[in-house]
Amino acid sequence: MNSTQVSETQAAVKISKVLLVLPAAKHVRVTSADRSVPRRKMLRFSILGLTTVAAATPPQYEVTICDENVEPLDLDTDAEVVGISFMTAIAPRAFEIARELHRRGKIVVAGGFHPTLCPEDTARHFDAVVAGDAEGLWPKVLADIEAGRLGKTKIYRHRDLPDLACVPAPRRDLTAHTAKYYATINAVQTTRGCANGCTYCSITAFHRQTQRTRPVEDVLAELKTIGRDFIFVDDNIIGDVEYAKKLFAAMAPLKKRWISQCSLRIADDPELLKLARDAGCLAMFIGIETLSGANLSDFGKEFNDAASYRKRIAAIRRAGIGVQAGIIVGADGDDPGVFERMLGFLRAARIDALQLNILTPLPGTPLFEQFDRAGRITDTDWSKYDFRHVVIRPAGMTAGQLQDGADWLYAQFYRLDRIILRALRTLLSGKVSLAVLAWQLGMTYRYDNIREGIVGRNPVAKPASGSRFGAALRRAWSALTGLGERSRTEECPDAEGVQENPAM
Ligand code: B12
Ligand code: SF4
Repeated sequence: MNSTQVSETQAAVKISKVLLVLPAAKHVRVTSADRSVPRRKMLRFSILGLTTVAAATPPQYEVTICDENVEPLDLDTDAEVVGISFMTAIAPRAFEIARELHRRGKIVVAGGFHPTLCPEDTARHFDAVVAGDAEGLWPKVLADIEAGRLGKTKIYRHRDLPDLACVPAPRRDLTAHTAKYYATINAVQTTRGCANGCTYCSITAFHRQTQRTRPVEDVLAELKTIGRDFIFVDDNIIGDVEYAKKLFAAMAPLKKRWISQCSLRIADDPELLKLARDAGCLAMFIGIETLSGANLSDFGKEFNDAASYRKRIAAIRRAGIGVQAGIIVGADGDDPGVFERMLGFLRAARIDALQLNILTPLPGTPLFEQFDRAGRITDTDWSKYDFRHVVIRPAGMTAGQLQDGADWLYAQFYRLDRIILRALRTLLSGKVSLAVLAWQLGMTYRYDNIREGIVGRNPVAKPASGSRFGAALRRAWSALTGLGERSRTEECPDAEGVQENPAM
Protein backbone atom coordinates (compact mmCIF):
# COMPACT_ATOMS: atom_id res chain seq x y z
CA MET A 1 0.00 0.00 0.00
CA ASN A 2 1.30 3.48 -0.89
CA SER A 3 1.96 5.77 2.04
CA THR A 4 2.97 9.40 2.48
CA GLN A 5 5.98 10.07 4.69
CA VAL A 6 4.33 11.31 7.86
CA SER A 7 6.63 13.39 10.04
CA GLU A 8 7.67 12.09 13.48
CA THR A 9 7.73 15.59 14.94
CA GLN A 10 5.08 18.26 14.67
CA ALA A 11 5.21 22.03 15.05
CA ALA A 12 2.48 23.58 17.20
CA VAL A 13 -0.51 24.59 15.06
CA LYS A 14 -3.21 27.06 16.08
CA ILE A 15 -6.51 25.45 15.15
CA SER A 16 -9.64 27.40 14.32
CA LYS A 17 -11.41 25.07 11.88
CA VAL A 18 -11.85 21.30 11.76
CA LEU A 19 -13.24 19.38 8.79
CA LEU A 20 -14.63 15.85 9.25
CA VAL A 21 -14.74 13.67 6.14
CA LEU A 22 -16.49 10.42 5.23
CA PRO A 23 -14.71 9.25 2.07
CA ALA A 24 -16.56 7.31 -0.63
CA ALA A 25 -15.54 5.13 -3.54
CA LYS A 26 -16.04 6.85 -6.89
CA HIS A 27 -18.73 4.47 -8.15
CA VAL A 28 -21.14 5.28 -5.31
CA ARG A 29 -20.83 9.09 -5.23
CA VAL A 30 -23.89 11.07 -6.36
CA THR A 31 -21.44 13.60 -7.79
CA SER A 32 -19.87 11.05 -10.16
CA ALA A 33 -19.74 12.19 -13.76
CA ASP A 34 -21.58 9.22 -15.27
CA ARG A 35 -24.78 10.01 -13.35
CA SER A 36 -25.46 6.31 -12.79
CA VAL A 37 -25.76 6.82 -9.05
CA PRO A 38 -29.27 7.89 -8.07
CA ARG A 39 -29.49 11.22 -6.27
CA ARG A 40 -32.80 10.17 -4.72
CA LYS A 41 -33.04 9.05 -1.12
CA MET A 42 -31.89 5.47 -0.88
CA LEU A 43 -29.95 3.21 1.45
CA ARG A 44 -27.76 6.08 2.52
CA PHE A 45 -28.22 7.02 6.09
CA SER A 46 -26.67 7.82 9.35
CA ILE A 47 -23.13 9.23 9.16
CA LEU A 48 -23.63 9.07 12.90
CA GLY A 49 -19.90 8.47 13.27
CA LEU A 50 -19.08 11.98 12.07
CA THR A 51 -22.00 13.79 13.71
CA THR A 52 -20.92 12.12 16.98
CA VAL A 53 -17.27 13.11 16.52
CA ALA A 54 -18.48 16.65 15.73
CA ALA A 55 -20.40 16.68 19.02
CA ALA A 56 -17.27 15.52 20.86
CA THR A 57 -15.21 18.37 19.36
CA PRO A 58 -14.44 21.14 21.89
CA PRO A 59 -16.70 24.17 21.24
CA GLN A 60 -13.87 26.61 20.46
CA TYR A 61 -13.38 24.96 17.05
CA GLU A 62 -15.64 25.52 14.04
CA VAL A 63 -16.61 22.10 12.67
CA THR A 64 -17.93 21.15 9.24
CA ILE A 65 -18.75 17.74 7.75
CA CYS A 66 -18.27 16.44 4.22
CA ASP A 67 -19.82 13.10 3.24
CA GLU A 68 -18.19 12.34 -0.08
CA ASN A 69 -21.06 10.00 -0.96
CA VAL A 70 -23.28 13.02 -1.51
CA GLU A 71 -21.09 16.11 -1.95
CA PRO A 72 -17.71 16.92 -3.50
CA LEU A 73 -14.72 17.11 -1.17
CA ASP A 74 -12.80 20.41 -1.33
CA LEU A 75 -9.17 19.39 -0.83
CA ASP A 76 -8.25 23.08 -0.61
CA THR A 77 -10.26 23.48 2.59
CA ASP A 78 -9.24 26.23 4.99
CA ALA A 79 -9.51 23.87 7.98
CA GLU A 80 -6.16 23.30 9.68
CA VAL A 81 -7.12 19.78 10.81
CA VAL A 82 -9.05 17.15 8.89
CA GLY A 83 -10.50 14.06 10.60
CA ILE A 84 -11.30 11.12 8.32
CA SER A 85 -13.64 8.28 9.28
CA PHE A 86 -13.51 4.98 7.41
CA MET A 87 -14.24 1.29 7.35
CA THR A 88 -11.88 -1.18 5.69
CA ALA A 89 -13.52 -1.11 2.24
CA ILE A 90 -13.00 2.66 2.04
CA ALA A 91 -9.40 2.65 3.33
CA PRO A 92 -7.73 3.09 -0.11
CA ARG A 93 -9.76 6.26 -0.79
CA ALA A 94 -9.07 7.52 2.75
CA PHE A 95 -5.32 7.01 2.23
CA GLU A 96 -5.52 8.86 -1.08
CA ILE A 97 -7.28 11.83 0.54
CA ALA A 98 -4.73 11.89 3.38
CA ARG A 99 -1.91 12.03 0.81
CA GLU A 100 -3.52 14.97 -1.02
CA LEU A 101 -4.17 16.86 2.21
CA HIS A 102 -0.59 16.34 3.39
CA ARG A 103 0.61 17.91 0.15
CA ARG A 104 -1.47 20.93 1.13
CA GLY A 105 0.08 21.10 4.59
CA LYS A 106 -2.92 19.86 6.59
CA ILE A 107 -2.86 17.75 9.73
CA VAL A 108 -4.86 14.61 9.06
CA VAL A 109 -6.30 12.30 11.74
CA ALA A 110 -7.94 8.90 11.21
CA GLY A 111 -10.79 7.29 13.17
CA GLY A 112 -13.46 4.61 12.77
CA PHE A 113 -13.39 0.85 12.18
CA HIS A 114 -10.32 0.38 9.98
CA PRO A 115 -8.08 2.73 11.99
CA THR A 116 -9.18 1.02 15.20
CA LEU A 117 -8.66 -2.53 13.98
CA CYS A 118 -5.60 -1.80 11.84
CA PRO A 119 -3.91 1.11 13.65
CA GLU A 120 -0.32 0.44 12.52
CA ASP A 121 -1.28 0.15 8.83
CA THR A 122 -3.31 3.35 9.18
CA ALA A 123 -0.62 5.27 11.07
CA ARG A 124 1.69 5.12 8.03
CA HIS A 125 -0.72 7.45 6.21
CA PHE A 126 -1.90 9.79 8.98
CA ASP A 127 -0.50 12.20 11.55
CA ALA A 128 -2.54 10.52 14.29
CA VAL A 129 -4.93 7.61 14.69
CA VAL A 130 -7.82 7.46 17.13
CA ALA A 131 -8.30 3.75 17.88
CA GLY A 132 -11.74 3.38 19.44
CA ASP A 133 -14.41 5.82 20.57
CA ALA A 134 -13.74 9.50 19.88
CA GLU A 135 -15.02 10.60 23.27
CA GLY A 136 -12.07 11.52 25.49
CA LEU A 137 -9.42 10.88 22.82
CA TRP A 138 -10.34 13.34 20.07
CA PRO A 139 -10.15 16.45 22.31
CA LYS A 140 -6.74 15.21 23.47
CA VAL A 141 -5.51 14.85 19.87
CA LEU A 142 -6.60 18.42 19.11
CA ALA A 143 -4.92 19.71 22.27
CA ASP A 144 -1.71 17.83 21.34
CA ILE A 145 -1.77 19.37 17.84
CA GLU A 146 -1.98 22.86 19.35
CA ALA A 147 0.86 22.02 21.74
CA GLY A 148 3.05 20.47 19.00
CA ARG A 149 3.05 17.10 20.79
CA LEU A 150 1.49 14.92 18.09
CA GLY A 151 4.51 13.08 16.70
CA LYS A 152 5.19 11.43 20.05
CA THR A 153 1.88 9.62 20.49
CA LYS A 154 0.50 8.90 17.04
CA ILE A 155 -1.91 6.09 18.06
CA TYR A 156 -4.44 7.12 20.70
CA ARG A 157 -6.26 4.35 22.60
CA HIS A 158 -8.53 4.08 25.63
CA ARG A 159 -7.32 2.06 28.57
CA ASP A 160 -10.92 1.71 29.80
CA LEU A 161 -13.80 2.17 27.36
CA PRO A 162 -15.72 5.38 28.03
CA ASP A 163 -19.02 5.43 29.88
CA LEU A 164 -21.80 6.18 27.38
CA ALA A 165 -23.38 8.62 29.81
CA CYS A 166 -20.74 11.06 28.53
CA VAL A 167 -21.81 10.81 24.85
CA PRO A 168 -23.29 14.12 23.72
CA ALA A 169 -26.22 14.26 21.27
CA PRO A 170 -24.94 14.08 17.66
CA ARG A 171 -24.64 17.30 15.60
CA ARG A 172 -27.35 16.44 13.03
CA ASP A 173 -27.57 20.14 12.20
CA LEU A 174 -24.29 19.75 10.28
CA THR A 175 -25.95 17.42 7.76
CA ALA A 176 -29.02 19.57 7.10
CA HIS A 177 -27.65 20.71 3.70
CA THR A 178 -27.38 17.14 2.39
CA ALA A 179 -30.37 15.61 4.19
CA LYS A 180 -32.30 15.20 0.93
CA TYR A 181 -29.95 12.41 -0.18
CA TYR A 182 -30.41 10.18 2.85
CA ALA A 183 -33.17 7.68 3.57
CA THR A 184 -32.94 9.25 7.02
CA ILE A 185 -30.50 11.35 9.00
CA ASN A 186 -32.26 10.17 12.14
CA ALA A 187 -29.88 7.48 13.26
CA VAL A 188 -29.70 6.86 16.99
CA GLN A 189 -27.43 4.63 19.04
CA THR A 190 -28.45 3.23 22.43
CA THR A 191 -25.72 0.61 22.95
CA ARG A 192 -22.20 0.09 21.63
CA GLY A 193 -20.69 -3.31 21.02
CA CYS A 194 -21.82 -6.87 21.60
CA ALA A 195 -20.75 -9.40 24.23
CA ASN A 196 -20.89 -12.34 21.80
CA GLY A 197 -17.67 -13.45 20.18
CA CYS A 198 -18.45 -14.28 16.53
CA THR A 199 -15.05 -14.77 14.89
CA TYR A 200 -15.72 -12.74 11.74
CA CYS A 201 -17.25 -9.75 13.52
CA SER A 202 -15.67 -6.29 13.64
CA ILE A 203 -18.09 -5.04 16.25
CA THR A 204 -17.00 -7.36 18.98
CA ALA A 205 -13.32 -6.83 17.98
CA PHE A 206 -13.74 -3.04 18.14
CA HIS A 207 -15.58 -2.99 21.47
CA ARG A 208 -13.47 -5.73 23.11
CA GLN A 209 -16.41 -8.13 23.36
CA THR A 210 -18.40 -5.85 25.65
CA GLN A 211 -21.68 -4.04 25.32
CA ARG A 212 -22.17 -0.64 26.90
CA THR A 213 -25.54 1.06 27.25
CA ARG A 214 -26.59 4.70 27.25
CA PRO A 215 -28.84 5.94 30.04
CA VAL A 216 -32.45 5.36 28.91
CA GLU A 217 -33.33 8.98 29.80
CA ASP A 218 -30.62 10.28 27.41
CA VAL A 219 -31.99 8.13 24.59
CA LEU A 220 -35.56 9.26 25.22
CA ALA A 221 -34.48 12.91 25.30
CA GLU A 222 -32.75 12.45 21.92
CA LEU A 223 -35.75 10.66 20.41
CA LYS A 224 -37.96 13.59 21.34
CA THR A 225 -35.84 15.88 19.13
CA ILE A 226 -36.26 13.82 15.92
CA GLY A 227 -39.16 12.80 13.67
CA ARG A 228 -41.34 9.69 13.90
CA ASP A 229 -39.26 7.37 11.69
CA PHE A 230 -35.68 6.52 12.54
CA ILE A 231 -33.08 3.78 12.78
CA PHE A 232 -31.27 2.41 15.82
CA VAL A 233 -27.78 1.59 14.52
CA ASP A 234 -27.05 -0.75 17.45
CA ASP A 235 -25.54 -4.04 16.38
CA ASN A 236 -27.48 -6.16 18.85
CA ILE A 237 -30.09 -3.95 20.47
CA ILE A 238 -31.36 -6.80 22.68
CA GLY A 239 -27.86 -7.89 23.79
CA ASP A 240 -28.64 -6.62 27.29
CA VAL A 241 -32.20 -7.92 27.63
CA GLU A 242 -33.10 -6.05 30.81
CA TYR A 243 -31.90 -2.77 29.33
CA ALA A 244 -33.78 -3.40 26.07
CA LYS A 245 -37.03 -4.12 27.93
CA LYS A 246 -36.68 -0.94 29.99
CA LEU A 247 -35.94 1.13 26.90
CA PHE A 248 -38.77 -0.32 24.79
CA ALA A 249 -41.31 0.07 27.59
CA ALA A 250 -40.33 3.73 28.04
CA MET A 251 -40.55 4.35 24.28
CA ALA A 252 -44.10 3.11 23.72
CA PRO A 253 -45.82 6.44 24.51
CA LEU A 254 -43.62 8.23 21.94
CA LYS A 255 -45.41 6.45 19.02
CA LYS A 256 -42.27 6.08 16.90
CA ARG A 257 -41.46 3.70 14.02
CA TRP A 258 -38.00 2.26 13.76
CA ILE A 259 -35.78 -0.54 12.53
CA SER A 260 -32.65 -2.02 14.09
CA GLN A 261 -30.37 -5.05 14.32
CA CYS A 262 -30.39 -7.90 16.82
CA SER A 263 -29.62 -11.57 17.32
CA LEU A 264 -32.16 -14.37 16.82
CA ARG A 265 -32.49 -14.62 20.58
CA ILE A 266 -35.26 -12.03 20.40
CA ALA A 267 -37.53 -14.84 19.19
CA ASP A 268 -37.13 -16.75 22.45
CA ASP A 269 -38.67 -14.05 24.64
CA PRO A 270 -42.34 -13.26 23.87
CA GLU A 271 -42.37 -10.34 26.33
CA LEU A 272 -39.35 -8.76 24.63
CA LEU A 273 -40.94 -9.22 21.21
CA LYS A 274 -44.14 -7.54 22.33
CA LEU A 275 -42.31 -4.67 24.00
CA ALA A 276 -40.25 -4.08 20.84
CA ARG A 277 -43.36 -4.10 18.67
CA ASP A 278 -45.25 -1.77 21.03
CA ALA A 279 -42.25 0.57 20.99
CA GLY A 280 -42.66 0.86 17.20
CA CYS A 281 -40.25 -1.74 15.84
CA LEU A 282 -41.07 -2.45 12.18
CA ALA A 283 -38.24 -4.81 11.30
CA MET A 284 -34.95 -6.22 12.49
CA PHE A 285 -31.78 -7.09 10.63
CA ILE A 286 -30.85 -10.49 12.04
CA GLY A 287 -27.66 -12.46 11.43
CA ILE A 288 -28.98 -15.88 10.38
CA GLU A 289 -25.61 -16.45 8.65
CA THR A 290 -25.73 -20.10 7.55
CA LEU A 291 -27.83 -23.27 7.52
CA SER A 292 -24.89 -25.41 8.60
CA GLY A 293 -24.25 -26.25 12.26
CA ALA A 294 -20.58 -26.85 11.44
CA ASN A 295 -20.25 -23.35 9.99
CA LEU A 296 -21.97 -21.86 13.04
CA SER A 297 -19.52 -23.60 15.30
CA ASP A 298 -16.58 -22.39 13.15
CA PHE A 299 -17.97 -18.86 13.58
CA GLY A 300 -18.39 -19.26 17.37
CA LYS A 301 -22.11 -18.68 16.84
CA GLU A 302 -23.65 -21.95 18.04
CA PHE A 303 -26.32 -19.94 19.86
CA ASN A 304 -28.02 -19.39 16.52
CA ASP A 305 -29.05 -23.10 16.39
CA ALA A 306 -29.82 -23.73 12.71
CA ALA A 307 -32.51 -26.33 13.45
CA SER A 308 -34.71 -23.69 15.09
CA TYR A 309 -34.60 -21.02 12.36
CA ARG A 310 -38.03 -21.53 10.81
CA LYS A 311 -39.81 -21.62 14.18
CA ARG A 312 -38.00 -18.58 15.55
CA ILE A 313 -38.38 -16.47 12.42
CA ALA A 314 -42.09 -17.30 12.35
CA ALA A 315 -42.39 -16.12 15.98
CA ILE A 316 -40.80 -12.78 15.11
CA ARG A 317 -43.03 -12.33 12.08
CA ARG A 318 -46.12 -13.27 14.13
CA ALA A 319 -45.24 -10.48 16.55
CA GLY A 320 -45.52 -8.11 13.56
CA ILE A 321 -41.79 -7.55 13.09
CA GLY A 322 -40.23 -8.06 9.66
CA VAL A 323 -36.93 -9.87 9.20
CA GLN A 324 -33.99 -8.86 7.04
CA ALA A 325 -31.64 -11.83 7.06
CA GLY A 326 -27.87 -11.39 7.13
CA ILE A 327 -26.40 -14.39 5.33
CA ILE A 328 -22.78 -15.44 4.87
CA VAL A 329 -21.68 -17.71 2.03
CA GLY A 330 -18.24 -19.21 1.46
CA ALA A 331 -17.62 -20.77 4.87
CA ASP A 332 -15.67 -24.01 5.02
CA GLY A 333 -18.83 -26.14 5.27
CA ASP A 334 -20.37 -24.62 2.11
CA ASP A 335 -20.37 -26.52 -1.19
CA PRO A 336 -21.58 -25.23 -4.58
CA GLY A 337 -25.15 -26.28 -3.71
CA VAL A 338 -25.36 -23.79 -0.83
CA PHE A 339 -26.81 -20.96 -2.95
CA GLU A 340 -29.79 -22.96 -4.17
CA ARG A 341 -30.48 -24.36 -0.69
CA MET A 342 -30.25 -20.89 0.82
CA LEU A 343 -32.66 -19.37 -1.70
CA GLY A 344 -35.13 -22.15 -0.95
CA PHE A 345 -34.79 -21.49 2.78
CA LEU A 346 -35.17 -17.70 2.49
CA ARG A 347 -38.35 -18.15 0.48
CA ALA A 348 -39.81 -20.83 2.74
CA ALA A 349 -39.03 -18.80 5.90
CA ARG A 350 -40.69 -15.75 4.29
CA ILE A 351 -37.69 -13.52 4.82
CA ASP A 352 -38.56 -9.91 3.92
CA ALA A 353 -35.13 -8.68 2.85
CA LEU A 354 -31.64 -10.08 2.43
CA GLN A 355 -28.15 -8.81 3.00
CA LEU A 356 -25.83 -11.33 1.46
CA ASN A 357 -22.20 -11.37 2.52
CA ILE A 358 -19.37 -13.31 0.98
CA LEU A 359 -17.20 -14.54 3.87
CA THR A 360 -14.63 -11.76 4.37
CA PRO A 361 -11.86 -11.88 6.95
CA LEU A 362 -11.80 -8.25 8.06
CA PRO A 363 -8.45 -7.21 9.50
CA GLY A 364 -8.43 -7.14 13.28
CA THR A 365 -10.86 -10.07 13.63
CA PRO A 366 -10.00 -13.65 14.72
CA LEU A 367 -11.16 -14.83 11.28
CA PHE A 368 -8.47 -12.72 9.65
CA GLU A 369 -5.79 -14.30 11.87
CA GLN A 370 -7.11 -17.76 11.03
CA PHE A 371 -7.14 -17.25 7.25
CA ASP A 372 -3.85 -15.35 7.26
CA ARG A 373 -2.11 -18.15 9.18
CA ALA A 374 -3.50 -20.71 6.75
CA GLY A 375 -2.30 -18.65 3.75
CA ARG A 376 -5.87 -18.50 2.41
CA ILE A 377 -6.14 -14.74 1.87
CA THR A 378 -5.83 -14.19 -1.86
CA ASP A 379 -6.39 -10.43 -2.08
CA THR A 380 -5.42 -7.59 0.26
CA ASP A 381 -6.88 -4.79 -1.83
CA TRP A 382 -9.06 -3.38 0.97
CA SER A 383 -11.54 -1.89 -1.50
CA LYS A 384 -12.70 -5.46 -2.14
CA TYR A 385 -13.49 -6.02 1.55
CA ASP A 386 -17.10 -4.95 1.00
CA PHE A 387 -18.64 -8.45 1.39
CA ARG A 388 -19.35 -8.58 -2.33
CA HIS A 389 -15.96 -9.81 -3.56
CA VAL A 390 -14.14 -13.07 -2.94
CA VAL A 391 -10.82 -12.36 -1.20
CA ILE A 392 -10.17 -15.86 0.19
CA ARG A 393 -9.56 -19.37 -1.06
CA PRO A 394 -12.78 -21.19 -0.09
CA ALA A 395 -12.62 -24.81 1.11
CA GLY A 396 -15.69 -26.37 -0.53
CA MET A 397 -15.75 -24.76 -3.97
CA THR A 398 -13.66 -22.60 -6.27
CA ALA A 399 -13.40 -18.82 -5.81
CA GLY A 400 -15.24 -18.41 -9.14
CA GLN A 401 -18.13 -20.60 -7.99
CA LEU A 402 -18.37 -18.61 -4.77
CA GLN A 403 -18.50 -15.29 -6.63
CA ASP A 404 -20.97 -16.54 -9.23
CA GLY A 405 -23.19 -18.31 -6.73
CA ALA A 406 -23.32 -15.30 -4.38
CA ASP A 407 -24.17 -12.96 -7.26
CA TRP A 408 -26.83 -15.40 -8.47
CA LEU A 409 -28.45 -15.72 -5.04
CA TYR A 410 -28.55 -11.94 -4.58
CA ALA A 411 -29.99 -11.34 -8.05
CA GLN A 412 -32.55 -14.14 -7.63
CA PHE A 413 -33.76 -12.91 -4.23
CA TYR A 414 -34.20 -9.40 -5.62
CA ARG A 415 -35.93 -10.46 -8.83
CA LEU A 416 -38.70 -7.97 -9.60
CA ASP A 417 -41.50 -10.57 -9.43
CA ARG A 418 -40.26 -11.75 -6.04
CA ILE A 419 -40.03 -8.20 -4.64
CA ILE A 420 -43.61 -7.55 -5.76
CA LEU A 421 -44.82 -10.85 -4.33
CA ARG A 422 -43.19 -10.24 -0.94
CA ALA A 423 -44.59 -6.70 -0.70
CA LEU A 424 -48.09 -7.87 -1.71
CA ARG A 425 -48.04 -10.74 0.76
CA THR A 426 -47.07 -8.38 3.58
CA LEU A 427 -49.67 -5.86 2.49
CA LEU A 428 -52.41 -8.48 2.47
CA SER A 429 -51.48 -9.48 6.00
CA GLY A 430 -52.28 -5.89 7.02
CA LYS A 431 -48.71 -4.71 7.68
CA VAL A 432 -48.74 -1.66 5.44
CA SER A 433 -45.61 0.09 6.78
CA LEU A 434 -43.63 -3.13 6.60
CA ALA A 435 -44.81 -3.75 3.03
CA VAL A 436 -43.66 -0.27 2.00
CA LEU A 437 -40.32 -0.78 3.72
CA ALA A 438 -39.81 -4.21 2.09
CA TRP A 439 -40.67 -2.72 -1.30
CA GLN A 440 -38.27 0.23 -0.92
CA LEU A 441 -35.45 -1.94 0.37
CA GLY A 442 -36.02 -4.53 -2.34
CA MET A 443 -35.96 -1.96 -5.12
CA THR A 444 -32.82 -0.31 -3.71
CA TYR A 445 -30.92 -3.60 -3.53
CA ARG A 446 -32.23 -4.60 -6.96
CA TYR A 447 -31.06 -1.29 -8.40
CA ASP A 448 -27.60 -1.74 -6.84
CA ASN A 449 -27.38 -5.23 -8.33
CA ILE A 450 -28.31 -3.98 -11.80
CA ARG A 451 -25.93 -1.01 -11.60
CA GLU A 452 -23.04 -3.21 -10.50
CA GLY A 453 -23.86 -5.86 -13.12
CA ILE A 454 -24.58 -8.54 -10.51
CA VAL A 455 -26.34 -11.43 -12.20
CA GLY A 456 -24.25 -14.48 -11.39
CA ARG A 457 -24.84 -18.10 -12.09
CA ASN A 458 -25.98 -21.04 -10.03
CA PRO A 459 -22.91 -23.31 -9.91
CA VAL A 460 -25.02 -26.47 -9.68
CA ALA A 461 -27.59 -25.66 -12.38
CA LYS A 462 -27.81 -28.32 -15.08
CA PRO A 463 -26.77 -27.17 -18.56
CA ALA A 464 -29.87 -26.59 -20.65
CA SER A 465 -30.61 -29.03 -23.38
CA GLY A 466 -32.63 -28.00 -26.41
CA SER A 467 -32.48 -26.33 -29.75
CA ARG A 468 -30.44 -23.36 -30.91
CA PHE A 469 -33.73 -21.50 -31.24
CA GLY A 470 -34.38 -22.12 -27.52
CA ALA A 471 -30.94 -20.82 -26.61
CA ALA A 472 -31.49 -17.70 -28.72
CA LEU A 473 -34.84 -17.13 -27.01
CA ARG A 474 -33.24 -17.45 -23.56
CA ARG A 475 -30.55 -14.94 -24.54
CA ALA A 476 -33.18 -12.45 -25.73
CA TRP A 477 -35.21 -12.93 -22.51
CA SER A 478 -32.10 -12.43 -20.44
CA ALA A 479 -31.16 -9.25 -22.31
CA LEU A 480 -34.68 -7.87 -21.87
CA THR A 481 -35.23 -8.69 -18.19
CA GLY A 482 -31.76 -9.10 -16.72
CA LEU A 483 -32.98 -12.45 -15.35
CA GLY A 484 -30.53 -14.65 -17.16
CA GLU A 485 -27.25 -15.82 -15.69
CA ARG A 486 -23.88 -14.16 -16.20
CA SER A 487 -20.54 -14.70 -14.54
CA ARG A 488 -18.39 -11.82 -13.18
CA THR A 489 -15.40 -14.15 -13.04
CA GLU A 490 -13.21 -15.45 -15.81
CA GLU A 491 -13.09 -18.96 -14.43
CA CYS A 492 -16.50 -19.98 -15.65
CA PRO A 493 -17.60 -20.85 -19.14
CA ASP A 494 -19.81 -18.54 -21.16
CA ALA A 495 -23.37 -18.12 -19.85
CA GLU A 496 -24.92 -19.56 -22.95
CA GLY A 497 -26.63 -22.89 -22.37
CA VAL A 498 -27.13 -22.40 -18.62
CA GLN A 499 -30.67 -22.49 -17.45
CA GLU A 500 -32.38 -20.93 -14.48
CA ASN A 501 -33.07 -23.63 -11.92
CA PRO A 502 -36.66 -24.74 -12.47
CA ALA A 503 -37.12 -25.61 -8.77
CA MET A 504 -36.82 -21.97 -7.78
C1 B12 B 1 -25.08 2.58 9.44
C2 B12 B 1 -24.05 1.67 8.83
C3 B12 B 1 -23.91 1.67 7.45
C4 B12 B 1 -24.71 2.62 6.56
C5 B12 B 1 -24.11 4.02 6.60
C6 B12 B 1 -22.62 4.04 6.72
C7 B12 B 1 -22.08 5.24 7.45
N1 B12 B 1 -20.88 5.57 7.13
O1 B12 B 1 -22.69 5.85 8.28
C8 B12 B 1 -24.64 1.91 5.18
C9 B12 B 1 -25.89 1.10 5.01
C10 B12 B 1 -24.48 2.82 3.97
C11 B12 B 1 -23.46 0.98 5.40
C12 B12 B 1 -22.85 0.33 4.35
C13 B12 B 1 -21.78 -0.54 4.48
N2 B12 B 1 -21.25 -0.97 5.65
CO1 B12 B 1 -21.76 -0.34 7.32
N3 B12 B 1 -22.36 0.03 9.15
C14 B12 B 1 -23.24 0.84 9.64
C15 B12 B 1 -23.31 0.64 11.16
C16 B12 B 1 -24.42 -0.36 11.48
C17 B12 B 1 -23.52 1.86 12.01
C18 B12 B 1 -22.54 3.03 11.76
C19 B12 B 1 -22.75 4.05 12.82
O2 B12 B 1 -23.50 4.96 12.64
N4 B12 B 1 -22.12 3.85 14.02
C20 B12 B 1 -22.27 4.71 15.17
C21 B12 B 1 -21.03 5.59 15.37
C22 B12 B 1 -21.24 6.53 16.54
O3 B12 B 1 -19.95 4.74 15.65
P1 B12 B 1 -18.59 4.77 14.81
O4 B12 B 1 -18.87 5.00 13.39
O5 B12 B 1 -17.80 3.60 15.20
O6 B12 B 1 -17.87 6.10 15.35
C23 B12 B 1 -17.21 6.17 16.60
C24 B12 B 1 -15.74 5.74 16.55
O7 B12 B 1 -15.46 4.78 15.57
C25 B12 B 1 -14.97 7.00 16.36
N5 B12 B 1 -14.78 7.54 15.02
C26 B12 B 1 -15.39 7.24 13.87
N6 B12 B 1 -14.94 8.03 12.88
C27 B12 B 1 -14.03 8.85 13.40
C28 B12 B 1 -13.26 9.85 12.81
C29 B12 B 1 -12.37 10.56 13.60
C30 B12 B 1 -11.56 11.65 13.01
C31 B12 B 1 -12.24 10.26 14.97
C32 B12 B 1 -11.30 11.02 15.82
C33 B12 B 1 -13.00 9.25 15.56
C34 B12 B 1 -13.89 8.56 14.77
O8 B12 B 1 -15.74 7.92 17.08
C35 B12 B 1 -17.14 7.63 16.96
C36 B12 B 1 -17.82 7.98 18.26
O9 B12 B 1 -17.19 7.35 19.34
C37 B12 B 1 -21.90 0.02 11.42
C38 B12 B 1 -21.77 -0.78 12.67
C39 B12 B 1 -21.45 0.11 13.86
N7 B12 B 1 -21.86 -0.26 15.01
O10 B12 B 1 -20.82 1.14 13.77
C40 B12 B 1 -21.68 -0.77 10.13
C41 B12 B 1 -20.26 -1.02 9.65
C42 B12 B 1 -19.43 0.22 9.86
N8 B12 B 1 -20.42 -1.27 8.22
C43 B12 B 1 -19.64 -2.17 7.75
C44 B12 B 1 -19.59 -2.59 6.39
C45 B12 B 1 -18.65 -3.76 6.08
C46 B12 B 1 -20.34 -1.96 5.41
C47 B12 B 1 -20.30 -2.29 3.91
C48 B12 B 1 -18.86 -2.33 3.34
C49 B12 B 1 -20.90 -3.62 3.58
C50 B12 B 1 -22.19 -3.97 4.14
N9 B12 B 1 -22.71 -4.97 3.56
O11 B12 B 1 -22.72 -3.42 5.08
C51 B12 B 1 -21.13 -1.16 3.28
C52 B12 B 1 -20.21 -0.20 2.51
C53 B12 B 1 -20.82 1.09 2.12
C54 B12 B 1 -19.93 1.94 1.33
N10 B12 B 1 -19.60 1.54 0.13
O12 B12 B 1 -19.51 2.97 1.79
C55 B12 B 1 -18.76 -2.76 8.84
C56 B12 B 1 -17.33 -2.24 8.75
C57 B12 B 1 -16.34 -3.30 9.14
C58 B12 B 1 -14.94 -2.88 8.88
N11 B12 B 1 -14.05 -3.39 9.67
O13 B12 B 1 -14.64 -2.17 7.98
C59 B12 B 1 -19.57 -2.35 10.13
C60 B12 B 1 -18.71 -2.17 11.37
C61 B12 B 1 -20.64 -3.44 10.34
C62 B12 B 1 -20.15 -4.78 10.77
N12 B12 B 1 -21.02 -5.54 11.41
O14 B12 B 1 -19.05 -5.24 10.57
N13 B12 B 1 -23.13 0.85 6.70
S1 SF4 C 1 -24.02 -11.45 17.54
FE1 SF4 C 1 -23.74 -10.06 15.79
S2 SF4 C 1 -22.82 -8.17 16.63
FE2 SF4 C 1 -22.62 -9.80 18.18
S3 SF4 C 1 -20.54 -10.63 17.88
FE3 SF4 C 1 -21.99 -11.90 16.69
S4 SF4 C 1 -22.08 -10.98 14.64
FE4 SF4 C 1 -21.12 -9.48 16.02
